[in-house]
Amino acid sequence: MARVFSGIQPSGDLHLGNLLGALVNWVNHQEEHEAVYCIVDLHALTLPKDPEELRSSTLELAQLLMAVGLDPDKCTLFVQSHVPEHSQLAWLMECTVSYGELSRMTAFKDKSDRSEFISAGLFTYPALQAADILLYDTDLVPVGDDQRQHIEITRDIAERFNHRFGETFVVPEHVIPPAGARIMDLQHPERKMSKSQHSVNGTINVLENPDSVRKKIKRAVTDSDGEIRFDFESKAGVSNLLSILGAAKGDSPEEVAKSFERYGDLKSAAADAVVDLLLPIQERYADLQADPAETRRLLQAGAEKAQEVASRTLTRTQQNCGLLQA
Ligand code: ATP
Ligand code: LTN
Repeated sequence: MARVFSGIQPSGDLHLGNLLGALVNWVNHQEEHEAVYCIVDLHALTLPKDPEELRSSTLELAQLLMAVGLDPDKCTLFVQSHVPEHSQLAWLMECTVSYGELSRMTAFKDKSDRSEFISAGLFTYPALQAADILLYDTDLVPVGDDQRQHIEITRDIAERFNHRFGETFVVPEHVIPPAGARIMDLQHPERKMSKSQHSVNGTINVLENPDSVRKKIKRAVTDSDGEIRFDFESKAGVSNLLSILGAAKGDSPEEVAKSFERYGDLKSAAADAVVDLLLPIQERYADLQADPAETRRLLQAGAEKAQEVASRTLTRTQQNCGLLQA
């Protein structure tokens, strides 16, 4: 059985892109693999955060992930800061990666351009992400295409450490989600649906009510040629609706395209499929919210399970690089 690891930051509301592009796959992986999922609160601190907001978004994200279908009996779900080995290994990773490599990360360039205060943590972010992944002898990392560079640098760090100090880490592989799982903004279908673009009408939140979902899909940008086919180059808006309907139903967008002749019918079907997908998640979320103590108990059990593996890897790493055992 392969070991799968992935992480998500507790920042902003979850949207349909996160759900169809990432979380649906996380749920599938827990059935077939040994899956470890982490809410990366330490990564969230790389940009300024209000303490109360960070605390509540961490708990809410855990409840949402469980509502979406992550089952603590089938996977390990925990909060990064609850397992101190992440910070400890991150230091060793910072001493293995070079300043030049970190300077070439496009995520750093994007985020530092947009931020007034540029923390050292934002710069060393990839070392902490490498620690997250390498602590669990991870084989597969399911994340979106935007994370490609972070997985590459993790592989480079692992290979360099193994070369210097002998076999210590498993070198992980990036798993790209199935085609069609990149969900675009409903108003600007040339760019991805995203938390940080603040495009209210282009983004559907996982907790959004059915009326609002239907309105947004009804108003989604299409084109004027009236033909339904999957072709992102020339028909981004229609193709996005086909991707959404396909991903929500578990069909390919090309297959879905065959069933419709009018844009209005495609939009109604996409709206129905999204509402059908979100309603049960919203109901489970409401139930989980009623008992935050239970969520915290599950997260604590998850952290204990994670720590068993993480502490073994950390000790091995410390020994191999020459730290004197206490
Ligand atoms: P931001 O807009 O701040 O970059 P985000 O909305 O991209 O945030 P992340 O927290 O960076 O969300 O991503 C969580 C996961 O969701 C990642 O694996 C990412 O690849 C995936 N993801 C994010 N947006 C989309 C999208 N529009 N379509 C498919 N997958 C997505
Ligand atoms: N950088 C990732 C979040 C992240 C992650 C990880 C993903 C932190 N640590 C380890 C996979 C594995 C993001 O912004 N989506």
